[in-house]
Amino acid sequence: MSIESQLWFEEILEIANGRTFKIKINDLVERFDSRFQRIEIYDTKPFGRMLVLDGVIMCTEWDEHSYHEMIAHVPMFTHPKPENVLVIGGGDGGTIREVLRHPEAKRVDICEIDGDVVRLCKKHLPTMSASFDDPRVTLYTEDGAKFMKDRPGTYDIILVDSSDPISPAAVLFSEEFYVDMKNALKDDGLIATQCESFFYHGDIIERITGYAKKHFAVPGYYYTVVPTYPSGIIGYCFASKKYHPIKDYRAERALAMQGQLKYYTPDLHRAAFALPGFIRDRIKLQPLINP
Ligand code: SPD
Repeated sequence: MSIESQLWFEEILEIANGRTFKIKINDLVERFDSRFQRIEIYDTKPFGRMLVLDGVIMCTEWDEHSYHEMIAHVPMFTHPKPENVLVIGGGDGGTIREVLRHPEAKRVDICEIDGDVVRLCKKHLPTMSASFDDPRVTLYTEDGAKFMKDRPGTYDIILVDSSDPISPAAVLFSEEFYVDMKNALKDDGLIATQCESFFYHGDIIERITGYAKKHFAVPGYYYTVVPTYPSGIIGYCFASKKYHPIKDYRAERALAMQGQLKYYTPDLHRAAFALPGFIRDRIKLQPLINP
């Protein structure tokens, strides 16, 4: 059946668990098979343009802000001086767009394995990808895991804006990668990494927060709401060598940025670490709120 007559995009990522997700589309804007994956950009009826990698929704113009704001601003507002930032993945540009709002960010490296994702997002998703033109940004089209090993003690913050662990991103969910991130950070550095939905992926979250507990002084998990992701929510593993996301949080910088943001607020910064009992009891982290 041609895409024109089909008129619906169906994400079957969760089909083995008896769930799929369908979105009405107006058109397929572009499809390209890169060295790594199938890249598709759709024009959807309800959510604007949408980036899909190997059949999995990465972002839509309509709700990408809640994912990108929360992966970037929670760590950026926790660190008192986030000058050197590394983003792994994130080839659509949404995460670096948010990092670049911070005047403290002097150098922003982005390591995206698939240069064709960047190329097509620059062409079709300018509200996210325009950030690649900022002079503070350097793009590396390399394997993020290898990139990290060559840069000990370099970064204040590392953000891992990856796809799911079934993709070229699987290596980004390994313990070795968490150790390598720790080594690539400065002595007071911290990380936030895409870490799935507590409704659907408790096993992944338990494993990844286990690495954070083992290798970092301040481990945590926080989440946001993204209607076009499986179960409508997605979380992040937070791990820090020194700074505490609540105790060291000073809301002044965040308040000054409020007019630019759609989702992130100082209240949400704190509330995002408050977890439902079933996942709190499963991952057994020290509570970060009311410490
Ligand atoms: N299940 C999809 C999770 C995708 C998370 N990363 C998306 C990349 C957006 N910059």
